[in-house]
Amino acid sequence: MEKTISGICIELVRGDIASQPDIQAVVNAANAGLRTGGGVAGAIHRAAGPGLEQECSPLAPISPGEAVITGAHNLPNDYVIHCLGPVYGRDKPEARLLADCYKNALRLAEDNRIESVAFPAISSGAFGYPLKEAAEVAVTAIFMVVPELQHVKKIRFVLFSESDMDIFGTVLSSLEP
Ligand code: AR6
Repeated sequence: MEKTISGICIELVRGDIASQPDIQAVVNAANAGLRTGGGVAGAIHRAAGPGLEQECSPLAPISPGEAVITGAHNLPNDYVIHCLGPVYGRDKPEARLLADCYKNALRLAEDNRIESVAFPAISSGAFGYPLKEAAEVAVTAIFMVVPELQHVKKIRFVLFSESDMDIFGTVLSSLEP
């Protein structure tokens, strides 16, 4: 499914964030230390190789809502944008912190003249954010930033399961900018 807002294509794809070769920057659902981990962070660091942790180490720690950018090493992309999502029920206000991840990631993409960005559903795995709420925050944050974007032309959500696709699809089709 896709939707075009202010000339920017927002699309949903089922798959692995570490296998998006047609996208310039992939977003990592990072930990504060910018180390490898489970879920998205594990997939990204495994595919990128140890050079990614080496490049990340002087940039850590980051705070919930923050984003930093690195090269992509052995991933088939140009950049990785690392976002620390809020832990649901602990880092407050969680909706603002989660929205900040998307907004800060897209601002970094703009600063680096990046044309396409792929996001996972940040915070919705180990950090416990309910997927529907996380999707509403993500889509609303992206709608807010889209009118400012000059370089980014494509924003992709990469979702792990068919049920996650259904939830994001319902949210993306029901919300309006
Ligand atoms: N591609 C796309 N989506 C994925 C993938 C993948 N390869 N793997 C998992 N997901 P999570 P968080 C989905 O836990 O909640 C890590 O251990 C998953 O189903 O990766 O922000 C870090 O080290 C879920 O919907 O990120 C941190 O400590 C979503 O991606 C912590 O987890 C996010 O799941 C970050 O937790």
